[in-house]
Amino acid sequence: MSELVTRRGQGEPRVGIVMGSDSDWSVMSAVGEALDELAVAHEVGVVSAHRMPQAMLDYGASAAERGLRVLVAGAGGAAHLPGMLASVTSLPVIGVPVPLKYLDGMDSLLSIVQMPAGVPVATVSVGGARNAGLLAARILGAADDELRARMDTFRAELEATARAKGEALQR
Ligand code: RP5
Repeated sequence: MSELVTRRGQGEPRVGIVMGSDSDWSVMSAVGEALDELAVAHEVGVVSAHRMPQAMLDYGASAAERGLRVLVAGAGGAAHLPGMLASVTSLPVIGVPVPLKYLDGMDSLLSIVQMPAGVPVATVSVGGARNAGLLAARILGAADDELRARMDTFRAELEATARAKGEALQR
């Protein structure tokens, strides 16, 4: 599996970021950027549900034993990658609908969000890769006090920025 992915950050990857094609990278790179900001080691790779189905199933089935704790999967169009990964792992899977040229990403969104009962995928908004990274960090932070503290700082900075923008409007 490791030949499919590149490791990023310090230590063993805890989040696996995968996408159906390298053409998804312009959207999906924001997942890793969010995790970098919160110092969460991760791995990144192309794992296509349709073009390399066996490798995709092997990646999902081996993810937990390789030390990963959350998967973030992005795909566009007939976006089956997040759901198929969720069907072969008990790890939490976050799906990112990648918008393509047609249909404004509605095809990607509906492909990912309409999962059958029993096989959940936490779906973010169309193109919502940054939130997918932040959600992965929150999931890990539930059992990691240091990471949760970094998330607390992140939220405090978010509030300070929003307040500063509001104050600027009042001047
Ligand atoms: C999906 O098909 C990929 O996730 C990508 O969003 C879309 C198009 O892939 P390419 O034809 O650009 O490789 O499986």
